[in-house]
Amino acid sequence: MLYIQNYIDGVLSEALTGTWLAVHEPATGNVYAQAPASAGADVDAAVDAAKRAFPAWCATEAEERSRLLRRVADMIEERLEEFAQAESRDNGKPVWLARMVDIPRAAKNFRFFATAILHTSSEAHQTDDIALNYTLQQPIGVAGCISPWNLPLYLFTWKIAPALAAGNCVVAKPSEITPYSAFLLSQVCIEAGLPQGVLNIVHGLGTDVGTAITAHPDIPAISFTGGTATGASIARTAAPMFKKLSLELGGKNPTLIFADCDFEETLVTVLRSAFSNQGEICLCGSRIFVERSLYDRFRDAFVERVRALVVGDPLDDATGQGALVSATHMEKVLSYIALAREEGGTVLCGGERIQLTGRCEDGWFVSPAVIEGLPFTCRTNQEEIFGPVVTLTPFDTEDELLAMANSTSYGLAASVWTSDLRRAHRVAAALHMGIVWVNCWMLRDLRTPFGGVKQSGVGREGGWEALRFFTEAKNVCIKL
Ligand code: TXE
Repeated sequence: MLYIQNYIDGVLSEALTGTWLAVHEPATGNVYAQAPASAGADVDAAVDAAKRAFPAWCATEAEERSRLLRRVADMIEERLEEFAQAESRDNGKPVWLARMVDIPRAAKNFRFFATAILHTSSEAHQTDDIALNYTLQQPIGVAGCISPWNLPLYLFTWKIAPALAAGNCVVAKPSEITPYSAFLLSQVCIEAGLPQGVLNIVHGLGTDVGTAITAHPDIPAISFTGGTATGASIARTAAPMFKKLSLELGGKNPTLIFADCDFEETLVTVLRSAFSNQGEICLCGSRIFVERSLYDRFRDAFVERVRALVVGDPLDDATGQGALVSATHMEKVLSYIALAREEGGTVLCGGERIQLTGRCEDGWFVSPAVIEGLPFTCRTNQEEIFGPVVTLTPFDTEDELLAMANSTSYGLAASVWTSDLRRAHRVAAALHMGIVWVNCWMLRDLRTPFGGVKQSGVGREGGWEALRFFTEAKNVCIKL
């Protein structure tokens, strides 16, 4: 049995409660590890450590902070296979996906912000010959970072890296469902020589550790990625404390396919957009709208490709789709497929629990589902399912399409498939989303603003946006 530990004040430790949380391997359904069931006292110890470390860390030259964070990135890459195996075992995703996407991106997150801080500039405003104003971007102190189970290390480091790079210390909480890669990160930070207390990782339940971080009076900023309901709960606590909030929440993303698209490229990429990471990415395209003249051809070709996706052991390179992250989540996804049928949908393929053989016979596997014939207003088309389930809907006019695409309470991401450039610009501008991809999906430049509108969140991550979130702007005005 693997015992995962907290990382507080530079050392690995058990929870002060002395109690543990079972950690499951989705592919087998078995408990393979124990994580600390930490609580408020552990968070207090982490915040105290971070406060002690902050004066020296924020005074550390950017070049040195950069060197240390690039060292962390290098060491993640040196241990890439170990991280990939851990991430796959914890989340259920295919190990090839963790190896190709999750872990390299975690290293990239550190390297990106480690180099960004070497190129920052700030503003100055001259008031005639009366005064000169200049803006200081100063670190906020101790940042709270809380992340989810779908892209564990990828999203965990997407918050931690800019916070540390900007000169803050961090108290971070990974999901209790996928704690393993955060534990490995703790080991890397110790080996890389990150000063004690600069980064503190506290494992535990959201209602114990997450709430303690959110409510702690000495944490002035919270960066959260997770469910919309949880985001609202965090906001209710943090708002009256006037904390800075970055909330990266759910999505119900539309894929808009016009008849003049590049058919094969669209088919291949939309398949990935629908089912990558078992559909457990907030950016996945779960509502697919196809221009009526292309609808039958696309539907038949798409269903054929979906049927060919191998649902299998995450350790097998041939696996296209691994296990869902938990039994609870699997039941949630299956309940939405039953709802789709009740709402009048036709399940064209998939949507069943898959019983594999061998070591995975008790794993949490669901075959990827494609559903047509539903109204765009039904619950299946309005609520986030966050699993391998997509709907197909034909459209006739651009106005009808935009009304359907913009009809949900979410507004995170969309992809648009057309060879008409003017239409691409027009439709992208009309979509109520934070991110629009045209003839691509999940093509990421880390300098770009990342986030959504409506119930998909508040604020933007990425690039200078992230560094601005983790600093406070101060205007200094000097009389000339
Ligand atoms: O997220 P939670 P879960 C969506 C998806 C999923 C739903 C719930 O629809 O089914 O959210 O997933 C911590 N105060 N997304 O349960 O509960 C928790 O311990 C402070 C979309 O994983 O939001 C974990 O570390 N923290 C999302 C983190 O918050 C709390 C990705 C996320 O957990 C807390 C994942 C509280 N009261 C799920 N309660 C995306 N946008 O990518 C929990 N936590």
